[in-house]
Amino acid sequence: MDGLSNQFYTPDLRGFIEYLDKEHPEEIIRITKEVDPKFGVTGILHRLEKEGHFKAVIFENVKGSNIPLVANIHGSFNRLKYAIGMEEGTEKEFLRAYGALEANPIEPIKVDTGPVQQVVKTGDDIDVEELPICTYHERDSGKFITAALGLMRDPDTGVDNIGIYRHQVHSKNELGVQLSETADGNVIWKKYEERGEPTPMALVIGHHPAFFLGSLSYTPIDSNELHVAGGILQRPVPLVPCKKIPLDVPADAEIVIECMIRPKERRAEAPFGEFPGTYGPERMNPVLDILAITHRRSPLYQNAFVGHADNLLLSGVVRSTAIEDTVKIACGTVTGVHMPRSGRFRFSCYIAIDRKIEGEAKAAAMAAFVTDPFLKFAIVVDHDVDITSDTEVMHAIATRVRADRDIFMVPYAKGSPLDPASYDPKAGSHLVTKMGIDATRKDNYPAEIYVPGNEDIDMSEFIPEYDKL
Ligand SMILES: Cc1cc2nc3c(=O)[nH]c(=O)nc-3n(C[C@H](O)[C@H](O)[C@H](O)COP(=O)(O)O)c2cc1C
Ligand SMILES: [Mn+2]
Repeated sequence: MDGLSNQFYTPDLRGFIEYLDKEHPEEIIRITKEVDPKFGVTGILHRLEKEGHFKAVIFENVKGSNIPLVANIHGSFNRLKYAIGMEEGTEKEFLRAYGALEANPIEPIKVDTGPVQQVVKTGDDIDVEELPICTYHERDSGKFITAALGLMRDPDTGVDNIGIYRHQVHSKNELGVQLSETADGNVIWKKYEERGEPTPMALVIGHHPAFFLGSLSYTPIDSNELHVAGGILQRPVPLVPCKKIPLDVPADAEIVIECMIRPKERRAEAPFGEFPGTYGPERMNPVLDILAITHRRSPLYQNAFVGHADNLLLSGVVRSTAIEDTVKIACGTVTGVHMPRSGRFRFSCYIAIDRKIEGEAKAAAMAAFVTDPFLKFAIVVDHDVDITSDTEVMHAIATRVRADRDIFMVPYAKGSPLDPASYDPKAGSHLVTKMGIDATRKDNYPAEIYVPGNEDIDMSEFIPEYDKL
């Protein structure tokens, strides 16, 4: 890559917005009229998406709050490209560029002060409800923070870990959290809980989309996502010590909520409209005490519309780089991996291979399952099939699969607890059945039909109006 096209802007949320305003004003809309945080914000976002508009939206006047709300930043591929400094390119080129940055992490630097601590609120001054926190869908049990990057430190290794885990607001200084069984964050929280200790957790709100991409990269538990985020941002992330908890947070964020998860305590949280497009059930989830809220002088609050483009693209598509790396170890003839939108960028994966021997397609499918617990369908096709086309992949399944030999299942395996087809969706079970499909042409596959010379015919010689047909 030729360096960041947005390098003249600050590597934070407001810098990215300034960049969009100046270089791609068609990507952003501002709404100045007052909007209700309960169904009003999501009503507008839903209508925009339904009518084919995937712009970032700034709600400047959310009822009950003085803080503007930034939504849908990650809702289009173009903006993900711009985030890593690509002005042009296909989805595949974006993923290749993203993968190269992901493979070159950059260590953060420690700083003493930062904009995110221009205002510090502790004790009685804490009121999380000052933020424009939304109620999203009809049956949601309350208001949810949906784009806080939850930072925790592994107590065994000291390695920092980040993911988005949504939080129901219980009171002005208490939150819930959904730490799904698919997340490293779940493993780390349980380590503290088993020792009977509270878990320090910092909620980082509002940052550059490159920082989000890196933070949500699909990397092993012992790799530090702050380093990956530095790689995607193409510069070190400055970290400042928290005021009340033993963690360091990005100095360029807009808002940080410093929390401790109470050990052994649970409170009912959800239902909540989830990424598969269905409600996740009520669950007994941990409770967080807020010990401090720090923010910039005029902060921006950022959310994500779960179940919609913003949430689906973010942390969905980038999973294919990790899957491709593992699948290539299992099967050297892999030519591409694609997470289709039809699988909500999570559940299905199409893998193309230049098949040389029988059986290697199944090795590739098994490797994909090993990498990503969200995956339920791993479909392997020949390299001449366009894996970005659902139709072409379905055609390969329809014509090249002998179900008794080419399909295998892994019943009762770890998947997403929000999967509407899990064994007990009502209880939020994370147990699902996975299916691998070898849809490659097998030995003795009949020759495919072909008309010799058709490519060389000058059609206008025979049909003068051919261009206009
Ligand atoms: C908008 C958004 C909301 C998400 N909400 C949750 C959630 O509530 N719980 C969860 O476990 N994962 C959630 N995820 C997925 C995780 O953030 C993602 O899998 C992440 O990579 C987990 O990081 P970890 O494995 O390092 O913990 C969400 C992702 C996005 C983009
Ligand atoms: Mn992790």
